[in-house]
Amino acid sequence: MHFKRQSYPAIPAADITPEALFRSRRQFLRGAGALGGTILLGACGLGSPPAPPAPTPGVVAQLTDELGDPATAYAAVIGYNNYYEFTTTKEDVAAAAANFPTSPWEVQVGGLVRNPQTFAVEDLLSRFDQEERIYRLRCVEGWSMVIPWIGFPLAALLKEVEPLAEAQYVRFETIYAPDVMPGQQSRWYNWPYVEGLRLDEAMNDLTLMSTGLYGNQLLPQNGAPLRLVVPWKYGFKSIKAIVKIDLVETAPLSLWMAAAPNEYGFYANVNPDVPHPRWSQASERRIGELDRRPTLPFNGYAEQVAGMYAGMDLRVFF
Ligand SMILES: Nc1nc2c(c(=O)[nH]1)N[C@H]1C(S)=C(S)[C@@H](COP(=O)(O)O)O[C@H]1N2
Ligand SMILES: [Mo]
Repeated sequence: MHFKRQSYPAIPAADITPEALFRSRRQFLRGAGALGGTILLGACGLGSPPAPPAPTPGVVAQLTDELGDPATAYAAVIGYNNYYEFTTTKEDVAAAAANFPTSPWEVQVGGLVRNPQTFAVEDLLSRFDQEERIYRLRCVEGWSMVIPWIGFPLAALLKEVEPLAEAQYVRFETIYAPDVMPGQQSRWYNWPYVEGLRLDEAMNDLTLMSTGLYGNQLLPQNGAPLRLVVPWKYGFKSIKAIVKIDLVETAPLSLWMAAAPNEYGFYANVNPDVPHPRWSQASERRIGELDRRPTLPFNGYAEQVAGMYAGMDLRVFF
């Protein structure tokens, strides 16, 4: 999979991956089947893409976020997942989602826009430069990972459809396919999964449409072929398997807000000072570490995003 390595936020110069290491990683990526700037999505016809080989140990161990913390083990990133459409048991998601068909796939982008469009995933991969972004992912349940995502800024996609002046929010919808997503047969939730962002949040440069991770295309359990990544918000905002994106006038009602409005707000910014009604958010368990570590405001991205919430009471707008 072809992508531009770009650490964001910037990594101090001393920590940049040495060129030799970068080259050996590129060779691995080529060996893994990357070709001509696009992913081989659908290379095997309908159905899921083949599972990629695990990244070469010793190479990926060098990946760190801009705070210097190492990327979480690949096995955990693809083996410990939240994806209620399949199962609520994190260790079982990968197997339950293994045969989920992710190609062909289209995403409809419309609503309050001048130029509504439907994009095939292949179009998104060729039209927008794919970048690697190493981000922290903080789940509201109190665990976290560091994940080297691949994708492109959501802003680039939104600019293509030309939002109208009335558009203030963006609404995202996951595919509805109860035949192949057994969790969607559960009546506990309002399917399909829906999430939303304010337009300025959606346009923020940190907000990524992800198509891959660890140098490979996304696997079904991580939301293939297209999922959102909003690193300063709790993980549930990072909606998987997106088929519809609409520009709208008012804040969308998410699946989690509908299910438990007192527990899950629209903003869901990572905030150690605002506990979830049933547990504290002051600390977290980084997957692969023994001790808990303190949770950072906005998951460590305050410098990039806090300005968007100036003057708001973050206990009210939780
Ligand atoms: N459609 C959909 N998207 C989803 C979820 C889900 O159940 N369904 N779970 C969310 C939660 S709670 C988290 S923490 C992240 C987990 O992403 P990962 O499994 O890729 O680490 O996905 C989010 N996106
Ligand atoms: Mo989560």
